[in-house]
Amino acid sequence: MDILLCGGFLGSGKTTLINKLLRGMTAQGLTVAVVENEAGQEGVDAALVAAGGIRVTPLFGGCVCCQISGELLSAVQRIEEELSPDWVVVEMSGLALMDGIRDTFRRYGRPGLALHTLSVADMARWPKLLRAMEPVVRRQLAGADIVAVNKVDLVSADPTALDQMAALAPGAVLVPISAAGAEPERVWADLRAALSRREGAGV
Ligand SMILES: Nc1nc2c(ncn2[C@@H]2O[C@H](COP(=O)(O)OP(=O)(O)OP(=O)(O)O)[C@@H](O)[C@H]2O)c(=O)[nH]1
Ligand SMILES: [Mg+2]
Repeated sequence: MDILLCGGFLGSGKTTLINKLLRGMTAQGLTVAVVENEAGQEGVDAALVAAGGIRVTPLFGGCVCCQISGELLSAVQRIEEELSPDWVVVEMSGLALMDGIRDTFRRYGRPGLALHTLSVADMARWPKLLRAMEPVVRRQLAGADIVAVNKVDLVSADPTALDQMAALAPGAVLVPISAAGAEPERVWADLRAALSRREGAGV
């Protein structure tokens, strides 16, 4: 069972990306469970869930952040025991810190759990967010295996921004994307390719 933790700033496109990923994954016959935080505005597509192959576990307590990462860990363990899907996808709240959750999984999770971290960066607001909220942006990117550089349909990913992201997420694979416009199969293929590049580099 592989786990994908999706973080990133409020409104950066986490849910949009996750919905595309779920379509791409299930189109390939993979089974997926989703853990959603209650604070999220937009949830996973009801139509996708109704079509089958996807189970949604709401996580109470407001948001998936470091304070309740123990609750997230037990939710994931329960999913593994009860459903054992191919993937568990977790949307973290816009304020969650990737590093803290990662540490909890490393320390207390079942050894061998394949944990992958993805941070969605909003290219359209990147310079503004970095200027105004640097500490938050920094903590959201730290510990990411993959940075999905989203909304490149609005603003293309420029080298300065990519360098800044690479500096905040050392070793991460950066994937420019337009989650809203892309085909689900493309999104899943790009993510899978990024994961294997990252693993090839020795996570
Ligand atoms: N132009 C454009 N808009 C996008 C893209 N991806 C997401 N959006 C829009 O950005 C807004 C926020 O998207 P969400 O997917 O809800 O973002 P989120 O990160 O889940 O938001 P919260 O859970 O509230 O933090 C929505 O209006 C989306 O339609 C994209 O690739 N291009
Ligand atoms: Mg969301």
